[in-house]
Amino acid sequence: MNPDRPGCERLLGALAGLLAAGVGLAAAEVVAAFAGPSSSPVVAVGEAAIALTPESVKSFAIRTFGERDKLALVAGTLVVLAFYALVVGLVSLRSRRLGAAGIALFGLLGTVAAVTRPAGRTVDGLPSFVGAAVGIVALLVLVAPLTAARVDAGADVSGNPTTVGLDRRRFFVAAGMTLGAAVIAGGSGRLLQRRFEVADERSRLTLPTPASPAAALPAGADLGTAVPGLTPLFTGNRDFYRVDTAISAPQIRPADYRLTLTGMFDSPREYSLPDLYRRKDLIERDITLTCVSNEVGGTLAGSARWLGVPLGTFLRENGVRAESSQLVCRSVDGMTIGAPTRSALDVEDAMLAFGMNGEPLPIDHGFPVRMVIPGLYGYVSACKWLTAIEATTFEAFDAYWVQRLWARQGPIKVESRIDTPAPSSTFAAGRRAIAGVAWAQTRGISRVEVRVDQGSWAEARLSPEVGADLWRQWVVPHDFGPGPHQISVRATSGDGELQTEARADPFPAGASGWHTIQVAVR
Ligand SMILES: Nc1nc2c(c(=O)[nH]1)N[C@H]1C(S)=C(S)[C@@H](COP(=O)(O)O)O[C@H]1N2
Ligand SMILES: [Mo]
Repeated sequence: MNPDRPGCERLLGALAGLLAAGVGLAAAEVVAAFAGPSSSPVVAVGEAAIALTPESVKSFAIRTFGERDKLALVAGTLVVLAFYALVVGLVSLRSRRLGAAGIALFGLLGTVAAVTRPAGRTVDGLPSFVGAAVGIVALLVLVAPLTAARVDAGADVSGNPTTVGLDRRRFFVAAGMTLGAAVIAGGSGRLLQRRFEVADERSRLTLPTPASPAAALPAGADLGTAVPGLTPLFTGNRDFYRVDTAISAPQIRPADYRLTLTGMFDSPREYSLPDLYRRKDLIERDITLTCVSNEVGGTLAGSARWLGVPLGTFLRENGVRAESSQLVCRSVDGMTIGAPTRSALDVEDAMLAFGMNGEPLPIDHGFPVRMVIPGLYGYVSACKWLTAIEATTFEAFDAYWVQRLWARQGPIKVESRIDTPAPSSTFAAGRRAIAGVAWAQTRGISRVEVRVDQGSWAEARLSPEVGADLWRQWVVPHDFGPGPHQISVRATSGDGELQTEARADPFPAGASGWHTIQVAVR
């Protein structure tokens, strides 16, 4: 160890780096309260990381963290940043200039990340810029008493530096003030950012009544009430899976909302939210949404009662041209989702949805308007925070996921899932319900079969069919003897396609295979 750089001083140097980074980030949050929440460096760098992350890592994150993948990402970004800041602090003990350059570099990274987002503007670079400036000043102030000690220190009789204690006091005063400033700035920045939130405006909206309401549910439609552990027929909005690239969900004021149509339309119009709400042809439909990243047995699927504008009518009304093969749907945060024009026109219940389970779309699920096309995975059909539709061709443009090598076309595969018993669970021998859900949107489910060990396939009882776009629950009782058991399920679609046993990964066109679980019976 370098004798003139005692361990304690290094520790304080590292701490200086950490505090400087903290107060810099906090200052950035204050500026982001004016420039917009997604200009915050943590959000911008996190979103850039999402955009640059290889698909395999991304789907790993979606699988592992699910809903909390963004939280994990933000936490991860902060941990990396903290390590970086510790090093910057240490370096600045040797060279303040190098330390300052280290913070400037991170500021530059944040600025570039914010400005180059698909929906990025120049002002989005400001929070990182200001944050870096504040961070550099804080670093220089904090490091001064630490490095000054070596220069100014006198020596006691035995020749040891004597004024280190005094400088330490100066350091701790500065550190305390920096910490206080960081807490206050960070807290107030986050608070001020709430002015962008549209939750209140959303809750004041009243949904219109559909001209064509959803069909009444058949008696006993939801088997879930009778079978513990079975997924309910409808997924509550709060429980609905969420998959998107936005760290903070876009906030669109209902009054500011516009849907613009461009490209291959003969007579494109622009629509406000009231334009859509006031239409006389609104439909309400029960539709299951599925994510292409869902693994066999996974939970990235949910069912809701959607309310909105029939998409085919809407597109024809605006004179969509026959040459268009792709609708590039753009969200306010710059996401592009390429839906086949054919499906948008012909899939009966495709819609521009603004209502979900009797409420305006939740902000996380695309408020105020999203697209829903039954039978296609969400990444090619379900653009949230939808603000523009460009009618074009597949040759002319690759949408976000296609640029990342996911399949251009994303028809949903026939799928079934065992909900109960839970995989790897242990239970007592005896009769027990095996139950789950199965889906093949637009085609419906006609049969579900279950096999225990190498026995024969037993046909499950299905929940009454509500519509071809909604999943069906299934249940079959089984007498379990003691020992380990393996349970498999397979579904058949309404048009007679048996779910394939062939295993496929979610990438690039959706997972397939029979959901098979192991259980232990006592
Ligand atoms: N703007 C935007 N829309 C999006 C996405 C996105 O990342 N951004 N993800 C899509 C994907 S991959 C899926 S599966 C569905 C998920 O919709 P949900 O979050 O409401 O369940 O939204 C789709 N729409
Ligand atoms: Mo998805």
